[in-house]
Amino acid sequence: MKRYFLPMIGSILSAGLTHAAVLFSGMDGSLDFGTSSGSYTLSDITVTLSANDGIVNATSSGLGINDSATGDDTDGIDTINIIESLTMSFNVDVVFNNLVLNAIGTNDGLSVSFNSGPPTLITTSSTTVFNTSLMAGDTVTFTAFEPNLGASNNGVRITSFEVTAIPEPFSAVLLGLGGVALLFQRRRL
Ligand SMILES: [Ca+2]
Ligand SMILES: [Ca+2]
Ligand SMILES: [Ca+2]
Repeated sequence: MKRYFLPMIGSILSAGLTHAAVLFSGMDGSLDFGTSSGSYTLSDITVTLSANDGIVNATSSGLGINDSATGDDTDGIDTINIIESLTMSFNVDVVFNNLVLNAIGTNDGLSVSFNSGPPTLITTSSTTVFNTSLMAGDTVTFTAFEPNLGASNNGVRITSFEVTAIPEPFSAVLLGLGGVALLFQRRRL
């Protein structure tokens, strides 16, 4: 029986430790809340988004904020009227793998900050790789800024972002041991 023991624990643990990357789309309407904050669940990961003004708004062009004043870039995160800021959090521990943006013109920029830490400043429409670990409830804040000071940022849109859930090793070990104990118990019967 012993020779089955280690491989079994190994397979139980690796099953618990491997999660697939989950891609949230800013363009498929799933994040189009139409309210100042809202949540959406995909593959057991719930993302919560909240806008500092107006509503979280996603169109086929991407995800952004429709602020409460007229003349806004309604699906962009911009500095028209106010400096828009979108805050994101997850219900489980995740690795924030990457972010894809579009509609970044010469006067546009988006800063990305984890738990109000030092911001990463993005000024090009491409994939930015982060691979940053977040605990459940930690925040990612996307804030519009003006790379050319005083020249209005007319909107940056989030095309997609990808996260991977971090399994809880302790739970996985307990589950694994529990399963093994059950097996031993059955064999004794
Ligand atoms: Ca806007
Ligand atoms: Ca605005
Ligand atoms: Ca723009």
